[in-house]
Amino acid sequence: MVGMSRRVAFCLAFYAALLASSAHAQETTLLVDVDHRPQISLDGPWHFIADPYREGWGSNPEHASLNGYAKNAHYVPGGPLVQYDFARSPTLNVPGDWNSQKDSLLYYEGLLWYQRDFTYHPKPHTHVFIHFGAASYAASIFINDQHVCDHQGGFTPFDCDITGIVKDGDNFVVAAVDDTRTVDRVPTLRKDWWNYGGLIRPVSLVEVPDTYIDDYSLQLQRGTQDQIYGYVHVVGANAGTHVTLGIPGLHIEKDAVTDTNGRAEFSFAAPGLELWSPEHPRLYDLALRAGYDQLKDEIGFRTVEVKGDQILLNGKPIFLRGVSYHDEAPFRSGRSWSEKDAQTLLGWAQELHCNFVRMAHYPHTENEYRLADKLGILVWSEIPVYWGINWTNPPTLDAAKHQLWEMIRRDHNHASVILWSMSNETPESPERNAFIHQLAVEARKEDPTRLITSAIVTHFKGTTAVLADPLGQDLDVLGYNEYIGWYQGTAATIPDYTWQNPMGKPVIMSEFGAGAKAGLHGPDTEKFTEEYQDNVYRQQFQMMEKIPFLRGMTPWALMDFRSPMRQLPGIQDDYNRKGLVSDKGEKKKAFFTLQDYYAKMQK
Ligand code: GCB
Repeated sequence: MVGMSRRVAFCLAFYAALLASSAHAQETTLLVDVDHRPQISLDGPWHFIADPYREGWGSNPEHASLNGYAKNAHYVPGGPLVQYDFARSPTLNVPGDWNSQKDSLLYYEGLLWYQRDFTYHPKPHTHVFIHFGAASYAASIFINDQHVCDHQGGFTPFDCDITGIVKDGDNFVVAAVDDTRTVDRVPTLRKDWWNYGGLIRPVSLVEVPDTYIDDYSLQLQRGTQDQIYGYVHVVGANAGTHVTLGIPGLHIEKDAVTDTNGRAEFSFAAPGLELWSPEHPRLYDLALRAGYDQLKDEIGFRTVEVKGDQILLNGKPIFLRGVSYHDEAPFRSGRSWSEKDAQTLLGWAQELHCNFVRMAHYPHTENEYRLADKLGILVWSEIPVYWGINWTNPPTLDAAKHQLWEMIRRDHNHASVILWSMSNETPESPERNAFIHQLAVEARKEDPTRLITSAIVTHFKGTTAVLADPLGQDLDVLGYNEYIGWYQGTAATIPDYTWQNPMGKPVIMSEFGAGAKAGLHGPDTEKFTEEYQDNVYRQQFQMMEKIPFLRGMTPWALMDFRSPMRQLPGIQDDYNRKGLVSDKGEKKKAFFTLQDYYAKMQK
């Protein structure tokens, strides 16, 4: 997977413009497995100032400046003029999007400043990072009057090294978070979900020794079921630094030394290894040590491959009984982030007898992947290259590549993840093909062990679906979205449709479905009734049973989710109602139909 030098080169290009704006800001990193490291939580109430006119930037409204709100000045009666004061400002909970916390912020998009105080006691020979689980969409971070880092991409974590900036005793952090939609961002101006902004995932301080592990990867060698290979990357290590790796459950204790790039390679046999699978999600405790640093993880080993139009898990064909879902919090809406949220969402997937989920349309919170590892649920993980983005703009490609890199870096040790998705429903064009081709090349370089996919729009010739989008050439598995019975045709016509797969690759029906308001009943021909949705599912199953190359399905969607595109009063009220469960947790008729269908498939 990634070498440090590639990462540095990539980040230098990406951040050049931002760095130019501040002499102090540094590059961020991403500490793998950070949730298993001891952390000092900075979660809780943070003061905030919504700043639609970008006053807080100081003299230059486009760039980070220490003359604005980052200074964290205080208004003192009788003192100099100060026109803001975090200490007198209201608070928002972190983690959490701002939209769902205050009625006045429900539709707010733009710049919002966060601030909190914290105490810290530096230790010798220790690096300290401030870790952000995700900040949507762009963030500039300031500690004690210093601009420490910038980050773009709303769904992936970043860590800024604040060693030497954070001082003994009282400190403060200011985060300028901006979720303005722009044509160049990923995603871009239009999307069928809420543009939740803010510090949507946990924030913490993470201490590591001077020499520390920032990345590792361990995988089964393709084609084998007991040969493990991988690497541990150590920052600050001289060549020849010893790295140990222990898997007590397999009686494995290995030793390797770092090369001049800080990388120690491992390759060994693991006799008696129990493979990870949905039926047997065996995780092994893993302990890594390099100098004074140690990292623990729980890791599963499995292989995933494609053979003809089959998907093989651990060498055997598998059918993926899935469901798609947004990272939206059950019962309260807003961004999901807690373990309880993850348990509810994946708990519903389990009730449906799913062995697979599509985490749409962006990387979800890491605890969902952890739980999927434990529950034995396979995962499709996606970056928000959604609908028509700016295919010809190099910074847009950089932003997509960067989000892809961060997704793979964060999640490449989760056995549950089998598919990296490059995009969703992108309109066909040579520019689009070239853009996603580059992403696929990047993904394969970063992670040669998993499969590459995309959710593609299905094109029809009459009632024949022809799966010939040229994007398929770059993919291992073809995802196709279709809404027969909702946006096209009636439910009754669904079984008439036939499917052709000229590329001969495995196909997943990555979306199908219909809207229904929970509790709205009526004839199964009336849209938005539970009966209509249920009927669409039943007809879809009939059609899909006749598709010989179908290897899985992820109907749209597990739960209703907020979207400003859904305006029908009394029915949608700002929610996409294609959930099998409502945003309040009510199960609709189709939930039980899918549950029965998957139960029968299991037998
Ligand atoms: C799609 C999109 C998904 C939408 C869905 C819908 O094709 O991929 O993001 O929410 O359709 O409900 O229209």
